[in-house]
Amino acid sequence: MSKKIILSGIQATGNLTLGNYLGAINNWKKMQEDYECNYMIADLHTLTIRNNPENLRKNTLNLLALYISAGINPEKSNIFIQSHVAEHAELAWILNCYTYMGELSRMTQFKDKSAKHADNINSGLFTYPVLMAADILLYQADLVPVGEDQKQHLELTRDLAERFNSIYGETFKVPEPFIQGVAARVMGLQEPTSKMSKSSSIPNDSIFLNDEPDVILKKFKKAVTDSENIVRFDVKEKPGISNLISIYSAITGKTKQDIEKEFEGKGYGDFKVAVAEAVIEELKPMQEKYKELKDNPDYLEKIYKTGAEKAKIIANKTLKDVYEKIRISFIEERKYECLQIMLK
Ligand code: ATP
Ligand code: LTN
Repeated sequence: MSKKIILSGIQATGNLTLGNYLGAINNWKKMQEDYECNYMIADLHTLTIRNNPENLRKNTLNLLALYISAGINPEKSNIFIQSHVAEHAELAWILNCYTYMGELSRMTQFKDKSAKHADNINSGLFTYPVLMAADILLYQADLVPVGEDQKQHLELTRDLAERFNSIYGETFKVPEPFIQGVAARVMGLQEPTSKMSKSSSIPNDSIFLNDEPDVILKKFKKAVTDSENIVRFDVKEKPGISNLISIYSAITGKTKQDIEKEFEGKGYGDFKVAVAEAVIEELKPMQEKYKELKDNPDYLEKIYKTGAEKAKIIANKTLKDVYEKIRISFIEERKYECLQIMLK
């Protein structure tokens, strides 16, 4: 039996957080044995927010180095950069014509990001989920491992696939979100009622994957808790401590009950240090490998070129089918014709 197909991606917006790691990459790593995995760097999505072009290039390569350092093995998984496979933008345009304004207006990420970037509410930000749907549908993905916050985008992707299939016949596989683990929504350390985010401007709210051990320890020590001083899981009454319990549980594999028992009679001080130490240990091998890889552009280039070639074969097949279904002549043939004329 053939393996199920996975596709996922992360925007190249900067340093990744512990939320990105526990909600996404750590699950990706575990899935490599049992699934056919495609992991993408979403550089086109990044354009929806203003970025310095040089930073975007740097962030893209750094993210690639980080995927590999975190255990995504290019021998097992296909790793590529979204913009290298032009089919993503092409399919996104087509899907845009099958997406309603009302559907996009309901997306909470659009509402959040437009509030955060009120001076730049561009139409790319609005149609962001359609490009994401194209990313997924091109690869006929069965499962999409993401954090809790992406669930709504996945629902739209499913609706678009079903809509297109019902008009033109079976074209896209309808994917399922794969949201897993006790840390599918890691919260901020300073604001434990909002998700930890790479672009948070609150100091000490996010743990970054490249934070030094002393910085990690300091951030956990400063984490907002409550005055009860009892390590007990209760998201409503104790969001700060509950978030720390989830992080500790995701890393050590211990259950919440085990953790409550382990810290019975001990205060928050001891618990915070234990969580920080677990995180430091977990991130250590990745940080070491990252330092090595980040300064090896030749190796990274080899990976993303091979990745794009492999991705293009799959994406092209789906796009060809879509063009045939909507009766637009297949663009790839036109491209090759132009190339032959130029070479003559
Ligand atoms: P930004 O702050 O730029 O919006 P982000 O930190 O929200 O970025 P994304 O690039 O949007 O990160 O997300 C990449 C992946 O990480 C997605 O699968 C997303 O669901 C997951 N993710 C992001 N933040 C968290 C979090 N706090 N907890 C769990 N998963 C998360
Ligand atoms: N929107 C996602 C990043 C992303 C993605 C994808 C995730 C872009 N394309 C395809 C899964 C599948 C986010 O995490 N903000």
